[in-house]
Amino acid sequence: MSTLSRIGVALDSSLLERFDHYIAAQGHNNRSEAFRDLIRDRLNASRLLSPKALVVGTVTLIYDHHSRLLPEKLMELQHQYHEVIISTVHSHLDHDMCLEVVVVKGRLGEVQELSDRLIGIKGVQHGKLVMSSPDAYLPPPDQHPNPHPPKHRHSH
Ligand code: NI
Repeated sequence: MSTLSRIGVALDSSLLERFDHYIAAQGHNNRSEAFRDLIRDRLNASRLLSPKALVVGTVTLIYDHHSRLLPEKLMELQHQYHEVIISTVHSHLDHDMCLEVVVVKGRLGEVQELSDRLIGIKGVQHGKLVMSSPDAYLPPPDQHPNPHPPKHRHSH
C-alpha cells in the first residue's frame, strides 16, 4: 500500500467556494477525497491524449436538415470515415430539426478529426464528442505488446 503524502494547495477564496459547492453537489465527504477523484479523473483523461490510443465513443449532432447541402455533406464525410464509424442513429425531432448520433471506434487522432469535421460543417447547430478509452484502464503499451496491430494504415 502506498504511503499518504500531505500537500498544501493555495486557492483563491472564490474558486474554493465554487469547489465546495461542487463537492457538496457530488456528495463527497471531504475536500481531500474530491481532490483525489479529480486528479485520478484528469490522469485517466490524459491517457487519451495519445493520438494512437484506441477509443470508442459517440458524436452527437443537432441540425436543421433544410440547411443547404448539409445532409449531403454529412453523408459524404461519414462514407469517407467508414472504417471509424460503427453505426449512425438518426432521429427526426420535428419538421425541421434532426438529431444524429454517430457511434465511433478507432484511434483517437482519427476519431477527433472526424468529430471536428462533422461538427464544423456549416449548419450544424450543436455537436459534441464523448469518448472513452479501454487503453486508459490498461498498463502503458510498452509493458504489453499489442497482439492485434491495426490492419489498415492510412492518413487523411
Ligand atoms: Ni431528420
